[in-house]
Amino acid sequence: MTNATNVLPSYQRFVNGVPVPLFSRRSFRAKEKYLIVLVFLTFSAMCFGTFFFLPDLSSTGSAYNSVYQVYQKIQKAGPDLLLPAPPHGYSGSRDSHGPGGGVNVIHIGLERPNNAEDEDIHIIEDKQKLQAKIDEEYQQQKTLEKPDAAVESRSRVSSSVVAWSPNNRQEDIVQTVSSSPAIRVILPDGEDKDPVVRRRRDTVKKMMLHGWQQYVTYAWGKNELKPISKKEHVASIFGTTAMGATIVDALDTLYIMGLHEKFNQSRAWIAKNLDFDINSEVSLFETNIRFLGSLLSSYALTGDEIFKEKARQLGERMLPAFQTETGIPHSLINLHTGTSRNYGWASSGCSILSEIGTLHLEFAYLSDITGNPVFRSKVEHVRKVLKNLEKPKGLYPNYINPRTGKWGQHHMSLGGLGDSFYEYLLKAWIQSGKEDVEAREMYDEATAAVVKNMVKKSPSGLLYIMDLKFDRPEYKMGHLACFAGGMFSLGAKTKENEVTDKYMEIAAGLTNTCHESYDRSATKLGPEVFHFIEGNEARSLRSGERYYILRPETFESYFVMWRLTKDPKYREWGWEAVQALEKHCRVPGGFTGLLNVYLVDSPKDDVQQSFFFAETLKYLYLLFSDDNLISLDDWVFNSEAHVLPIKGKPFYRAEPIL
Ligand code: DMJ
Repeated sequence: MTNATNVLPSYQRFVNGVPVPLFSRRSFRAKEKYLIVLVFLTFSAMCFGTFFFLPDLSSTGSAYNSVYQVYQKIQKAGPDLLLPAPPHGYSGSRDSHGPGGGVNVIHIGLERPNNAEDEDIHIIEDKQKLQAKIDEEYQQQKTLEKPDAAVESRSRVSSSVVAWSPNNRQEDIVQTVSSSPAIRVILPDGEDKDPVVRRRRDTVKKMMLHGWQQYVTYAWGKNELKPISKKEHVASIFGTTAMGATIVDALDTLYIMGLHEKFNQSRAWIAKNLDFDINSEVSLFETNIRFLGSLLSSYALTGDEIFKEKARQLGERMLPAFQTETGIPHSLINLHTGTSRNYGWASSGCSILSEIGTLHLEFAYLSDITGNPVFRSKVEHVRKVLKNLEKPKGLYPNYINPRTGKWGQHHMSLGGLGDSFYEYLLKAWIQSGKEDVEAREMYDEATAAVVKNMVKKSPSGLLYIMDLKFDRPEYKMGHLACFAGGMFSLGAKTKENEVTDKYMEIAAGLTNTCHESYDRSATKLGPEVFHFIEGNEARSLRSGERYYILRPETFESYFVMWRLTKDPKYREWGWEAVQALEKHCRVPGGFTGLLNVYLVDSPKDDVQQSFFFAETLKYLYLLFSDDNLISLDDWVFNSEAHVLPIKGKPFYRAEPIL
């Protein structure tokens, strides 16, 4: 039998014909109800507060440790928990060891940029993004709480923050952080005395944070971000697998900018996810300069074994590319199978000069830190083959056949296909503490031939490096060749001799021309290729040459020229570039390249290149920094601007000194 009461849901009954929840039967008095609600609300507020206001848990080793370490941090932190942390480099937090208080103490906890207000506007644009950021950090924190075995054991062995004093080169322990996954060698802050320069540097740092945050939000773990579509960008140089190219490429820039929290989040991703056993074809050159270079740089900066281990794994997977008749490596390699080949378009199966010549710094350092000579022996052999070849007019053609060991087409360029081969001859010598004399001799001979045959003055007096196709000159210069101003000046200043002044003039002339190529566009950003036709110099001629893809080479030269000459115009030019990037390339989803620098409203390419973080922003940041931050006496920049230590200088082995 059924009646109205029986068919009611179990949580209801009728009182005076009105459905009433069952719990009302317990007849709580109003006061009791309020008390229960109050207790419940207090409890919720505590949970909420705990989630938002506890210090960073991200570097803890286990659930138990997390709680214990958080407790310790609260004990140590005191009012810092509630007050904003001092800005990076704030003088009040400087250790007294360095000259002029040049050594920072890292503030542990949530980072605050120099201008927290602006930062909040830029980074957390709305509540949704804030939530995404919180979720992201929460996930990363969980990852960090389960470090892999190697990292865990390292944390146990030693986990001190050590500071480096540029004055006496002594390592001093300034703070112990038992939860830190990486040994941190604290760099000098590098703040300039001039407040205008400091503000400019802050702008660059905020650009970094903006682009980075968008990548974290929309493409974390993918190779690159499409900042307009807000989704991953797939570039063939990285193969078909997501390898977190942006995470890896940005690593040392994050570190140099003092963004240690973000560095550690990246490091956690790398420890857990970066696996080079991928069954797809990648560019040997790009993998070397971006991945290997960055891992080595991070190892040198922090001494964290995880970076060395990943670098070793990658280096070993790259070795099969050298298994050719001559030992000249192929351009493409499948990191899983080890099969390698060259591009079909490259002069009848040839390898490319800039690619085979841009491995030396990384492979040499990898051998030194792993104790395995195989890496160095491979690149030394490549150099030997090149040295012994006869060179047309002393110049190096862009193509070489790895089967026969003979040159391919006699195309010569200091732009794409040639560029960083020359750079690495010079830098291998610098990296070796000037012991690798052969490299310097080859560099001197090669640049002398370039100066004689390829450096040219335009009708109006602009200096440039033209390309040569056999004996036919091409009166143009690629954006990629704009690194050469920096290279010529570095070469001239590191070995003073009878050509020093002449080469410094060439360096200044080339850098000026690259600046002109920027200045003569509507966006104040430079095109990919520019020609030197009378009446129309340092400008593109064809539509396919007008794009700008966030490239760094011109700023690289501004930076090196500034460091070596102290001519203030280089900082002014760098500032022009920052403003142009902000105006034309910044979009809500990050930074994008342009399709036509001659149009104020240029269509965008919708790619945030990983080298924008590795190089473009790093060079601009250092341009507005003091010379003691990444001193040219201690570091060389690889072709992707990853910093590698000079032999004999404090960072070379980067072993923790306690
Ligand atoms: C970078 O990946 C490196 O600088 C490389 O050597 C040349 N091109 C890009 C940036 O333009």
